[in-house]
Amino acid sequence: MSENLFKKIANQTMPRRTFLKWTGAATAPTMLGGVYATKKLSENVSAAESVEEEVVIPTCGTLNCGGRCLVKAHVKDGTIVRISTDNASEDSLSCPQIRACLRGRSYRQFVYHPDRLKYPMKRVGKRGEGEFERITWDEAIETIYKETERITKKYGRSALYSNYGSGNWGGIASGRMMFNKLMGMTGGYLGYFNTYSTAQTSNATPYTFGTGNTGSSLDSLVNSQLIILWGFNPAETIFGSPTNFYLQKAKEAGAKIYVVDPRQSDSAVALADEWFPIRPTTDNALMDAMTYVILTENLHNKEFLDKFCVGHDESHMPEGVPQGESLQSYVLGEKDGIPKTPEWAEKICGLPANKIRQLAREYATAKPAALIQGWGPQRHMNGEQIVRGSTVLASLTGNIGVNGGWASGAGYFGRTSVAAVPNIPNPLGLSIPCFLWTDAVTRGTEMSAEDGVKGLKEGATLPNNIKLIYNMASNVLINQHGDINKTKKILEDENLVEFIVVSDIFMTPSAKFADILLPSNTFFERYDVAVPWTYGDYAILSQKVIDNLYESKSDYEWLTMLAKKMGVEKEFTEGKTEEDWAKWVVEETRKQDPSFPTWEQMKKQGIHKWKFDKPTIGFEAQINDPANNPFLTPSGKIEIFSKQLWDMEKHEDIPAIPKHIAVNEGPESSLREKYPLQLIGWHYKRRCHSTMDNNPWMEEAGKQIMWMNPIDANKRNIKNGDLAKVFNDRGIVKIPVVVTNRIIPGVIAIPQGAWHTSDKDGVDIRGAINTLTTQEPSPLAKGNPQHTNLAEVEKA
Ligand SMILES: Nc1nc2c(c(=O)[nH]1)N[C@H]1C(S)=C(S)[C@@H](COP(=O)(O)OP(=O)(O)OC[C@H]3O[C@@H](n4cnc5c(=O)[nH]c(N)nc54)[C@H](O)[C@@H]3O)O[C@H]1N2
Ligand SMILES: Nc1nc2c(c(=O)[nH]1)N[C@H]1C(S)=C(S)[C@@H](COP(=O)(O)OP(=O)(O)OC[C@H]3O[C@@H](n4cnc5c(=O)[nH]c(N)nc54)[C@H](O)[C@@H]3O)O[C@H]1N2
Ligand code: SF4
Ligand SMILES: [Mo]
Repeated sequence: MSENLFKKIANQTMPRRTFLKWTGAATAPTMLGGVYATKKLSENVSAAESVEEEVVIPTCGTLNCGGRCLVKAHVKDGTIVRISTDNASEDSLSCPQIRACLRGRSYRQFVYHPDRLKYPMKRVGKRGEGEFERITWDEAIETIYKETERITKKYGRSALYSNYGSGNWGGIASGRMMFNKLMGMTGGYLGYFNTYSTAQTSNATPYTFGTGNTGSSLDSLVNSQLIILWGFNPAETIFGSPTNFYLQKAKEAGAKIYVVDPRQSDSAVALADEWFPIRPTTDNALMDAMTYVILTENLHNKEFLDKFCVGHDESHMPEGVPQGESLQSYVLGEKDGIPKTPEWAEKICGLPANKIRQLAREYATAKPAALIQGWGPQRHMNGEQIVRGSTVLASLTGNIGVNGGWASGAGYFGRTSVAAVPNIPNPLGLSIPCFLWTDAVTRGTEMSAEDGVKGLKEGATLPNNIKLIYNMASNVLINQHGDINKTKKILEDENLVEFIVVSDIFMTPSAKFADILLPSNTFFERYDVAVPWTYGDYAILSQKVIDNLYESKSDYEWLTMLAKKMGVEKEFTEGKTEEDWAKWVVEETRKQDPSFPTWEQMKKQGIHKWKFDKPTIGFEAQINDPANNPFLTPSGKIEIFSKQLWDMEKHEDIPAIPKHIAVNEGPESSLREKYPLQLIGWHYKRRCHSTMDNNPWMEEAGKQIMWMNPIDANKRNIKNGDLAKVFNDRGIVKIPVVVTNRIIPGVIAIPQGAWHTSDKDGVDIRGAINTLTTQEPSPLAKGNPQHTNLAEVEKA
């Protein structure tokens, strides 16, 4: 089959005969209408002459892209010829349209891409070289089975690991969930906790509130007077498909919107009244100074603090803590002699003192006000401080439990759900922070609770290093993890990890490191039930629209083959296909909530939207009726000062109140003499992480470029469009530069997710930011600080 034919199908409707030719005669189009649109050729050859009507099949993407949208596949003659989206007549606060983004509208370029992996392969060259040979599925499964058995016998079950991977964030039978089930029922594995998305947020927030689930429903924002999007860029990151709709509605209702970000993000351009630029990793200096202004100008909500909080002043401190450790003492400089004034903060964060005063005063006096923090600010070496800093500001101003206020970060909110497919616990009970998997490969047997390992006996270390990796729907094996050059070296050594299985849709940088490489199908080729990503009150049937292309299989399908080989197929599948599981989810959900549609209805309408007549407010019960609803912290209150953190006795890196901590690769670092520029990444509208990097329409929508301020560019004689060399001790990247005032001087930004591609000298020529990032984790969460980097730039 020629690549040209594939390109043609991605770009236009194809005549049926051509379609038959390029599918290699494995499948052909047939019955339509709510059911998938191809069927075995043998049943249907005679129908090949008929021209079928276009039918529209609703479905939903299951990538980890920030959204879950209604995607309507227009199918003709078994081929998706067009994508459209939600055009429901109602588009209201209680029932918004769930429309696809630009990537969603280019999904045909994804599913019909000529470069899709077409059959299973085994490695023939050195690991990482990317040399493969076609094999059968039987051989692939046999090899995976034998290697899993061999490594289990040689090292034990804790040598088996499935890497973090978000390419199938679907709800029912993703590889990531089904690995746990299969390995759980056959003896266990080394598990992981945390995500690459929210490690610092999810670990730090509970120290303040006793839970990480702090959000409110977004319809509450129409009651806000002021909304601060703090390193939050939903115009690009979506964060639940209707988020931008609600922000627009809030704006129409009169809310001011401010953005705090080193970049004038798309959200700053699209939504904001004002952009407050700030140096990366210095948010707490700004927050400390805002606290100083609020307290010294008596703008704080004293009643709220005294009733609900501990640690704000010396008379509300836990027992056993010496004098001078409260928030108030810290910002007034009672112990260190440094009052955290706006002038003090300006030197660190770069925002002028008068702007700091403005932000503090407006936030404290606009009632109510919502300070919503994205996850970019926490993907830093001191990210835990930034997370807790925003909880302090919300507490000082009494914006918690209030309609139109906001307690802390974006996310972790859901007031609707569907039934969950049952899984089984890991009998080993061992898990590592997901960002430390390369450490677990090289020094696993030295890793203990100090490294965040969970499930070990006191004083114990991991019994094994990782020796086998299943890397499914994940580019974390190379591209999305820190320090690509270091990871490559680790994986090239076959004495470390002895066997790697990768399943993907494309030959990604990670796929090149597979020993066995499996072709996955896409969500258009299987069933799932999708619920929104953080915000939104709906569920969508991710419906099979076409048959598996080539020899592709879902991770569930091939893990089922492996389960059979292991003698546990029946227990593993419980007799169900992915379609059966999707049906099960719909039926179980209906048992809890009879208003939920039937399977047949879901297949037709695709989406179910729940309606609410009022917003749900985070911590409303704790604030309205505290006697019966204490916060889930040890004190039962909002812990501005955390005694638990204090007792860790690491006050420099893990302070008990959030505060500015200078990081090794930040603006105050001596390393700036060598590498003067702070380098951050961002989540780019043209990709979902690394997915879609090879999508031609998305390449038109957004090239891989680096943002640089004219002051920094002029110093280096770099002009708009020039190719630049960006480097630090970890690697070198060549990338075209956009010279723009949308980023502050001293900071450069490369959108994360480009496919690492090295030339003969090991220089990355695609612009993969992780060539330059570190593998060192943040102190408390052991999370990925992938926005904390220093680098230098030269004209290439
Ligand atoms: N288009 C698109 N959308 C996505 C994704 C994608 O890949 N592409 N991925 C999804 C996933 S899995 C996730 S986890 C989320 C990620 O969502 P986020 O983590 O919120 O996204 P980022 O773009 O990393 O960061 C948001 C903003 O923080 C800014 N920022 C960086 N460092 C700092 C800092 O030190 N201080 C402040 N104040 N701001 C800072 C960045 O410039 C950026 O504009 O996005 C989701 N949505
Ligand atoms: N420098 C830097 N690095 C980052 C980030 C950052 O902000 N900066 N963000 C981090 C974050 S928040 C995240 S969530 C991670 C994301 O990192 P990953 O979880 O690796 O996400 P993707 O890069 O989208 O890779 C998913 C892969 O799954 C494949 N895929 C898609 N659908 C399927 C399927 O159905 N089955 C199978 N088997 N494969 C499929 C895709 O082709 C793609 O190669 O990256 C992290 N890395
Ligand atoms: S936000 Fe995600 S699910 Fe929605 S259309 Fe875009 S890529 Fe698809
Ligand atoms: Mo993420």
